[in-house]
Amino acid sequence: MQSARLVIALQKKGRLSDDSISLLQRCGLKLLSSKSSLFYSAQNLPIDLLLVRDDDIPALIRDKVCDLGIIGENVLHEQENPSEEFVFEKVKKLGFGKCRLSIAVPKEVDFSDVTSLIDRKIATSYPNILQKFLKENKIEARVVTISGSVEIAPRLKMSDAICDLVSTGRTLEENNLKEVQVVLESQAVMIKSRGALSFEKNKTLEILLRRMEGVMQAQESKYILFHAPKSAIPEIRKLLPGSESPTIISLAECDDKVAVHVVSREAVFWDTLEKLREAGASAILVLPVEKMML
Ligand code: PRT
Ligand code: ZN
Repeated sequence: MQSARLVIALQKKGRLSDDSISLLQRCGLKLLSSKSSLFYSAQNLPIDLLLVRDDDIPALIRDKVCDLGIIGENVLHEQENPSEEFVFEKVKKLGFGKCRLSIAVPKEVDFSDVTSLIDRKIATSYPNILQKFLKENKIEARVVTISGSVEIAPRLKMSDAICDLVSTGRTLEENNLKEVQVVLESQAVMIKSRGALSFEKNKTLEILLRRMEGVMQAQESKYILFHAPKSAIPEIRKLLPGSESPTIISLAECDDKVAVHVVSREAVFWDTLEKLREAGASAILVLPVEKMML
């Protein structure tokens, strides 16, 4: 009989590792803390984790070694084979590992639009995504596939342009390159195979997804408390960012003032607090929200 435990593949060592493990831990999974092993077993939910190289995750799901995986959309799209008719399904975007796959050229090169790439050589580790982009834009160009340090290709005269991942832009800057065209926006996603999971595994996945949603909502939310004159409440409500109906509580021995409690689903900036204060709010507290279930 097949195991009823849900197996999730994660990147063993790299940019997505810590955030993937931390998200699962915040969803309540009790894992052994050592990272040296290839395998984690959650002690309080039927979930096992397999730690591997990110590039191996799609194949492990395709071969049914794992049910789910967490990878960058860039890796997923590079490995997706259109003839296989969507083997993978994006179950959830996870909000970390954000970057973009972009075309960059040496700073001194004139670049007006994508037609500037016609007949040019572009070096990349993402030949499939790049070829698809060029085809969609009807650009004939040469794609040179290299596996690492793509940013040095123009200096070595291996290419006229590059197509690589960018997050802060520092690597491009250090190599005298400028970003001229975004090809793909990417973040970490949880993926699964299109086929249905067993009843038990599906139940575990539903629990996990609900908790992930709660963790992600809580991460962005703040609990705001303050005192305010009753008469200022209509104006104050307009100032509260992304919030639902506030709870208004009367204060002991104080007829004209109330306490206001509200959950904001957005970041709360200093200028919002200053505006609240100008509108009459005082004793303002902004607290992080740890968990949320709607
Ligand atoms: O060993 P394994 O194969 O598992 O790891 P890996 O080396 O393939 O991947 P890793 O850990 O470098 O990245 C994993 C995933 O993180 C990627 O597939 C992306 O989805 C995501 N990610 C987010 C990034 C970046 N940001 C990023 N900045 N991956 C790579 N980079 C590199 C980029 O290639 C370039 O060299 O960082 C450099 C640019 O960064 P900036 O900040 O200078 O612009
Ligand atoms: Zn990799």
